[in-house]
Amino acid sequence: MSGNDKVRVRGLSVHRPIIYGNTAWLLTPEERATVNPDHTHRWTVALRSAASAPGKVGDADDLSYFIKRVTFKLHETYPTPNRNIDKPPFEVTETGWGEFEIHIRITFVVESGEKPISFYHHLKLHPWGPKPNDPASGEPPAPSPPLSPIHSWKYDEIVFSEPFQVFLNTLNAHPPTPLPKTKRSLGPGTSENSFTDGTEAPEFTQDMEKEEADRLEAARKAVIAETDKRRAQLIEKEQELERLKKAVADAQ
Ligand code: SLL
Repeated sequence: MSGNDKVRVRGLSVHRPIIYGNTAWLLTPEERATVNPDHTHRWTVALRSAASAPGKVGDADDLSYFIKRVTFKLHETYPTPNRNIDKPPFEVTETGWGEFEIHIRITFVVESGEKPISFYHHLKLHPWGPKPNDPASGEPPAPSPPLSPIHSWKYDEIVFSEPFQVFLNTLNAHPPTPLPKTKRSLGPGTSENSFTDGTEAPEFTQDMEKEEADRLEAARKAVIAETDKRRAQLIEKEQELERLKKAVADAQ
């Protein structure tokens, strides 16, 4: 590292779109018999680039130019629950019977000088929405949801604020694959992208990114409008207070 490399580039931030989450499949009776009769699902928890490789959820880009290690901390019912993954794919595949919180910790490459970041993902095995015929739902019985695979993925962005020059060079050498403008058809039949009912797995797109930006902009405007309203109320109350004080003084 030259002296210059250790300089932070002021006023600049660089982001990398990622997704994290899991896919889960029901085990067949034959698989259950061989794996473990108590286990009901096979699942994969992963951290990936947001843009999708053909037939996959995410994973278009190799993230190891900025990620040194991803640690997935599983439930303590698993042997060696701390799983350190030091090269891509940054994922763990297991079988089991229950959902739980997976603690995910990203350690960045040394040259980044960045501290590790941690977050949680709730491992999802079961279909979304109320169970069919669940009397508690108060809804008429829904058609059976697709059984498998189940997808639960979140989009996020890792932001590097004022990165070191040497790390910025690395980031610039690896631009992320742009997200597709709209959802593409990923094509049928791969193990990850299609449900048993023929619908497809999530794909993150610029449209979704824009929708999120629009939601943030609407929220920002709502906050400004609310602040303006409260300020006007405050001014009115202060004026009233002055009027009352004056009335009290005049009466004395
Ligand atoms: C639950 N609180 O009760 C959760 C815990 C734990 C799931 C779920 C381990 C499998 C094994 C497994 O599936 N643990 O190796 O026995 O739902």
